Amino acid sequence: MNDVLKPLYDAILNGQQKEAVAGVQAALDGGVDPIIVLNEGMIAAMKQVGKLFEEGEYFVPEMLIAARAMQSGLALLKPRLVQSDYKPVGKIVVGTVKGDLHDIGKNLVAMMLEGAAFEIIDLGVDVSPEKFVDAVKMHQPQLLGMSALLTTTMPSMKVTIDALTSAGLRQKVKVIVGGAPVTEAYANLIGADGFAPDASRAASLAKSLAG
Ligand code: B1M
Repeated sequence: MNDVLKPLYDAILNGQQKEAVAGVQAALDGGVDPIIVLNEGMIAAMKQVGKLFEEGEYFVPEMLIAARAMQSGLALLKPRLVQSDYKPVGKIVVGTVKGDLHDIGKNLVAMMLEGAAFEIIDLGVDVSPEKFVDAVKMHQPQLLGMSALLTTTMPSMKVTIDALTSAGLRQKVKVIVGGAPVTEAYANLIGADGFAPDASRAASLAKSLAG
């Protein structure tokens, strides 16, 4: 890892908000590409947090403070990732599915989509199939994006797709899905229109489906 990124990585791992913000600033000042800052300094640290949780070294509070440090750093990084000074190319409703409170990945996807000139309607976390359907009715987006981080909440994506079909809306909106446990095969299985493994590929996928 780039030496300039190590303090940022450590700050997120240890849940230190101020240090995380300072770490992002130092990396940007040091000329590191914002995407490298994100992937190698920040997402890599969150992966390690997950590993320590699995190993029983970290518990929920440690995951939570690490997530807060990550969000604070992201707020500073966002203007460098997003340049949305042009007209929207389409509208997308996004949310984390019912029962799931993980929102860092979903927020990153929303940021990249904003950078790709989409208008974002962000429903937040723990979004029920009914709420997704209501939002599609109300906003009439070209795309709907669902994020899930838990194996136990992934099935809510299929329930939402089925609810769109029952409401007669499935043909009117393209559905894209993602999140750490989600795969291309799962996306095909549940009848989604697309899957992306990360935020930048989610933005390219959205552009290709909206076009
Ligand atoms: Co939780 N958690 N968590 N957690 N958490 C995981 C997901 C876990 C893998 C940790 C582990 O065991 N290694 C595990 C899930 C196991 C499983 O289901 N297989 C887990 C667990 C078990 C839990 C709880 C059940 C713990 C408990 O209470 N006992 C609990 C559940 C709460 C709930 O949701 N109901 C819980 C709680 C939490 C916190 C609230 C403390 C916190 C979340 C805070 C927040 O998000 N505001 C948290 C965190 C931080 C994590 C880890 C450590 C990090 C997640 C993260 O932000 N990653 C996570 C471990 C891990 O993922 N390795 C873990 C960084 C983020 C940038 O990546 O979200 O994958 P990610 O997003 C990526 C891609 O997936 C993709 O693009 C993003 C950017 O590249 N992507 C999309 C995401 N959404 C997309 C949508 C798209 C396309 C691409 O299209 C629409």
